[in-house]
Amino acid sequence: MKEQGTEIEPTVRETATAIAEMDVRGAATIADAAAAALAAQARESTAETPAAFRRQLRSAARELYETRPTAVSLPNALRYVLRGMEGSTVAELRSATVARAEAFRTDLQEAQARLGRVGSNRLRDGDVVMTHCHSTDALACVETALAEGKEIEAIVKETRPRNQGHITATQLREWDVPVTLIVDGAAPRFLDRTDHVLVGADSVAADGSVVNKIGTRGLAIAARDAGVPVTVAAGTLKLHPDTMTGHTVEIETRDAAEVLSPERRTELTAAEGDDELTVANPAFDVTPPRYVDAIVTEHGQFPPESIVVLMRELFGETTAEPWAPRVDEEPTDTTGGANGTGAGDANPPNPRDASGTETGDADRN
Ligand code: RI2
Repeated sequence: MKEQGTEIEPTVRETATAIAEMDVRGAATIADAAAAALAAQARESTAETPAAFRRQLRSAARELYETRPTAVSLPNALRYVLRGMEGSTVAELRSATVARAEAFRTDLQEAQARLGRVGSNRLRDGDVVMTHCHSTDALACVETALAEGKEIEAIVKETRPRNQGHITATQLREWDVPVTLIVDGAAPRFLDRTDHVLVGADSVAADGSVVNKIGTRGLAIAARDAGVPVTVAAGTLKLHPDTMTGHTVEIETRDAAEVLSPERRTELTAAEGDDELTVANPAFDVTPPRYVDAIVTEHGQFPPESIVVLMRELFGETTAEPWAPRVDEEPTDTTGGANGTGAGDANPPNPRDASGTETGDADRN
């Protein structure tokens, strides 16, 4: 059933729920799913006018955007697809939007393969990598290294609270990589037999700060102390355009039950409804650039302090909410929907061609 008024297709709502509940997760995977959902919206839309079609696509984008706040790949993907919503009839708009979404998804895959080749150059035969959480960009580097005949071993942090390190362990074992799974607190002990810390990113700020799964910052500091290089594998889709103008990155806080189940809470506290035991569950942290040795993208590897050069090259002058109408777009009707207010349009942050301005800083959390 479509919701009255917004006419958002069920596929979009299903995708939004899957992202919010982390059935679909990982910055690149979220971007891919969001692009696919916009394509579905375009295909299934029953809009009778171009204005109604555009309004529906923007409403769908907003629905998807509001699921999780930290991974910039999501708004970057939405903005890219909406930027391709061109045409003067519904049929033209539909086919242009679907084609744009499909191109985005293909480019994303190709970009990750290129990134893997860049990252693999940092790995030598016999290296031991330590991973945190589950990152398809980081794993692309390992996959390429294996394809090139290098033997790689992995020390995999389980990554509380959701134990997403288990996903990494499963993937690495499928590739026949020897895996040692450790609890997060054991990482410093294992750094003395680690050649590289290899992690992904949800967002990269213009100053080279890396926003990634909670625990990355502590790992990077411990790695610096142990003299182990830290590599961040992050396609350009993870570059956060707003940080170029000083905006911070919002850190998602997730449900306390991920850390402490209601049943266990009751066991821990004598009093019924004791609210003096507080659980804090920030999902991400910010690693300052001084603890990062290289950011690996599909365009090459960069010292974190120079990532702003790439951002300036890739991004345009301004950014806007993904659903903001483009400045050159004909006015749409103003009734309902999620029309933006005509703010400036960002160039599309796509792995192949993206969009930018001045340095900013990520939230230090
Ligand atoms: P790829 C994940 O976030 C992890 O923090 C991971 O490092 C990052 O996305 C990037 O993943 P979450 O969605 O894009 O699990 O490299 O909270 O796959």
